[in-house]
Amino acid sequence: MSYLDRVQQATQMSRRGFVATTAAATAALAATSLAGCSTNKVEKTEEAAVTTGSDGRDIISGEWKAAACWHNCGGRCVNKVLVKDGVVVRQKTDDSHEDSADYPQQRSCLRGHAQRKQVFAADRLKYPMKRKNWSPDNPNGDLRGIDEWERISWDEAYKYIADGLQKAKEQYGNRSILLLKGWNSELTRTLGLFGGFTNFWDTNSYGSWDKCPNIIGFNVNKTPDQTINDRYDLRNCETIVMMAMNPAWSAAGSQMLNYLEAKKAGAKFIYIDPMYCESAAALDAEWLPIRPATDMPFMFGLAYAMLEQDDKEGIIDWDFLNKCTVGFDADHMPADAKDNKNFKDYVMGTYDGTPKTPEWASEICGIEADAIRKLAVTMGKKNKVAFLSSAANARVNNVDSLPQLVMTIGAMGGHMGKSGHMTGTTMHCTSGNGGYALVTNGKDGLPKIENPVDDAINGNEIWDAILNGHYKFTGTGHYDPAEQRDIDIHVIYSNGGNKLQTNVGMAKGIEAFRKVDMVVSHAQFYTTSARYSDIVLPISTEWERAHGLIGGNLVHKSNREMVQAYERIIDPLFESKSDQDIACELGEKLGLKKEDIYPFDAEQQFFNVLTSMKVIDADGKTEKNAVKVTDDDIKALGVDGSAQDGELEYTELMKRGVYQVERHVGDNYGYIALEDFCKDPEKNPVDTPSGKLEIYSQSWADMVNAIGWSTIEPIPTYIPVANGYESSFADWGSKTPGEYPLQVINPHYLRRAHTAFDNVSWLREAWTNPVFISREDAAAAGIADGDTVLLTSPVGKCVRPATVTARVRPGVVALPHGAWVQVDEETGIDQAGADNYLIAQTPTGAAVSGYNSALCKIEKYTGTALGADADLPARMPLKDGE
Ligand SMILES: Nc1nc2c(c(=O)[nH]1)N[C@H]1C(S)=C(S)[C@@H](COP(=O)(O)OP(=O)(O)OC[C@H]3O[C@@H](n4cnc5c(=O)[nH]c(N)nc54)[C@H](O)[C@@H]3O)O[C@H]1N2
Ligand SMILES: Nc1nc2c(c(=O)[nH]1)N[C@H]1C(S)=C(S)[C@@H](COP(=O)(O)OP(=O)(O)OC[C@H]3O[C@@H](n4cnc5c(=O)[nH]c(N)nc54)[C@H](O)[C@@H]3O)O[C@H]1N2
Ligand code: SF4
Ligand SMILES: [Mo]
Repeated sequence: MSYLDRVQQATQMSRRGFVATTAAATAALAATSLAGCSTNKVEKTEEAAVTTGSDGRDIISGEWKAAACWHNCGGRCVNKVLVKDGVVVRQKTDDSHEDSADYPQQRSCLRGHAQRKQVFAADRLKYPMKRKNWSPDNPNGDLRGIDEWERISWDEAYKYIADGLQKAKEQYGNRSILLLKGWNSELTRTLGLFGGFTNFWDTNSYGSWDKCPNIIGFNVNKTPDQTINDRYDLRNCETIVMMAMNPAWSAAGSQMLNYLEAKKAGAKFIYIDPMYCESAAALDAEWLPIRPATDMPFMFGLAYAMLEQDDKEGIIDWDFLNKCTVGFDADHMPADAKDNKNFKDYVMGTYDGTPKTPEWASEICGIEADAIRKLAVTMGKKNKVAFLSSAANARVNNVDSLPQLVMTIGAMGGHMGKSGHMTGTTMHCTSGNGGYALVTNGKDGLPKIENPVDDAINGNEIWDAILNGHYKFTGTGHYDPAEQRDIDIHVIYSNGGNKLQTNVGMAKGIEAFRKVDMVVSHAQFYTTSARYSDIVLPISTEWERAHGLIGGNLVHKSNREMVQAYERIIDPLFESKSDQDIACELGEKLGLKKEDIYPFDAEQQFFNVLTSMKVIDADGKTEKNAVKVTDDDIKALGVDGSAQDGELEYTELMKRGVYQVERHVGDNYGYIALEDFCKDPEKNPVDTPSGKLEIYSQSWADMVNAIGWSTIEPIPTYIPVANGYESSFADWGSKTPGEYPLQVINPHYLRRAHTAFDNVSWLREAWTNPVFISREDAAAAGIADGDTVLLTSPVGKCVRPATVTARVRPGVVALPHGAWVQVDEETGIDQAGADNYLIAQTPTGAAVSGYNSALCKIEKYTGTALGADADLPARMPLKDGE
């Protein structure tokens, strides 16, 4: 039975009504209600499968299946769907075991609960499309983003793409093909075999935590977020200092529970953030309202205050500093030091005549000097402190040494290596729960395919590189000494991610997209990258594909205690295909062999990952096979392999939708980061030239300076941030405001996972998408709550309704991350409030993405006021709602 038939049967709709409105028989669920739909609200057609009982309540029958929630969202949760005759009629979440704080259910968030509204959204892309005025010989690039679209067949699409790639290869070489990818990297295989492609890279989520920790010794298993203890130990802390953290929004799933339990156990919370965010409110935290991108000066002031009050209060753990670190003072310099500078003398002002006093810090960071002094006492060695930071303050220009400074402050208080003490970065699905994975996915068994081209362009200059033809090459590992290279990009291929939207400098990005000969996008929706393309290929969702394990093919790890498992729920909707199928089919058009690209299919890859999945036994040490697989399972999956023993039966794993390691207080899974090193650093050195944590790191300074967008010193020092607070003044000395007096930050937003989910009707109704502004700044600009305001930065303009709040500090506006740009071509004003439309490409240091270092001005908008996003029409590029 076709999908259409099953939908029809399940929804008990009349065949006549259905067929009349859906020309193509592959049309999906709810298509009848979508065809003439002018808004993005999908009618609840699927719920017709549910009958009403005599008591007025729904009677539902069907089969619950574990379904993927596959986004890059900061949580990891179980989602189950009720499938009746092939149609998803209900969703629920984890109920595989009793819920408790120690062993919590992995319950899904509002986005997860709305997943079926994404999969079956009105604006799912249904067919391959071509931009009307694009042809291989005449790209009419200026029309990208505003042209009309026409439906084409898969064969036509493949031919256009294959010809375009061949042409670029022949005329300009493989280096002229730029591949943009998120975690969808299927085309790396095809294009690798085709002779290669130019890569894109950025520091993305981790900012300066991407590399610095690995060089200064402040990592475990090459992972910065394993430098904090596990979630149970958070409950042993007296004070939890959180910088730049909003787990309630950006680490949904069970992570917020880690902090709530610590609160229950008596911990006090201190928040260092420009916003008094939902997490701060939930934890009843004391708020130190910092200016964005000023965490480094704040921490220098804190270090000074710790030193200043040490004699009286006994704050600094000198034993720890002397034993486990180098570079803090003149008596503990590393052997490879080329500069005769140490951290303590820098802070005291010995070198530059400027002591980094709390008053000095306060002028920049905006936190009162007294509050810094008070915090310095709290940070002392006598107290049990967790000093935590996400990477939001490291996704800032010129903060290459921020992780080193966080490490230094933690080391000064001795907050490492023992219970109740921890220091480090923590966010996303590992928020508040450090440690090695207790259950891990295995390997898919696919042979690696090399990319014969080594070019890799950083996100901070990618659009300039396309427009101007040169860039700084820093090696395939991204941190080698820089070499200036010419580059001539002719094709942009977007396999995954939504890089035009999520990379800095979007306005310039649009120009760059408009310059090249051909742009191809894989997309499930009419995303920004798709909108500015020539050929768009409709992609199936994870619900329409092989079984999967989060953390296997999908790169993103879970929290350490679990791995999510899910099934295929439905057939691919409309004409959509998986990225893998496209990688193979396009490859064949390019003269490659499918067996070379993917020697076996996605189901076999799943099976390989599944059977090599390992779990740590209750002794906390022994690794075992996680999953028991029988011959019947193998037969049902239709894969090659042999039965194996394991801790959990495969069918049970699929029923639960998760492999979760059962934890209880006192188990052998506890984790104290850097414990062995801290106890005996000589015997258990960290991976640095000195074997110690390097507050002075010659290696890090040499590495950054050899890349050299701007330079740093081997000890952390204060560098005014490009597009930061100081730059908001025309004259810093006299504090004369400049043209762009406000700082913009981009909190990751609850309504979306980056750009994903932004089109979902339920979520749009539940969460508006305003710009948050302080009462003081709103009053000064004559802005009332709900007014439509115009934000102008040096590189772009956008409009948004204002939410006036006491929860954002004055001088700062918070523009939520990820809204899909909607440029008014006449005025150049973005109607959607896209963050990166306001942010410039500004490479500094080792090329950290400067998402949270940006400036703007704000005024009441004199044009038409904006309505609610929820009332906007869905973005459907083809006519007739296709
Ligand atoms: N200004 C600003 N910019 C930022 C940030 C910020 O804080 N401020 N944060 C940065 C961070 S931390 C990150 S991680 C990046 C994220 O940047 P991206 O990875 O570019 O963002 P996503 O929106 O997650 O992109 C995922 C896209 O893949 C699509 N998709 C989903 N499943 C599939 C599939 O199976 N195949 C294909 N081909 N596509 C699929 C989704 O619809 C979506 O369009 O953004 C960064 N950008
Ligand atoms: N709902 C949702 N959750 C997500 C994502 C999403 O898009 N949506 N994305 C996921 C991904 S890939 C990532 S990398 C993580 C990111 O996770 P986080 O880094 O935690 O996310 P952000 O929301 O950018 O920032 C957290 C807090 O830092 C504050 N902040 C911003 N700039 C500064 C600064 O300079 N100094 C200080 N002290 N504070 C600052 C913000 O006000 C915010 O409260 O989130 C993940 N979770
Ligand atoms: S936090 Fe992420 S994985 Fe969990 S339900 Fe929400 S969107 Fe899905
Ligand atoms: Mo991220």
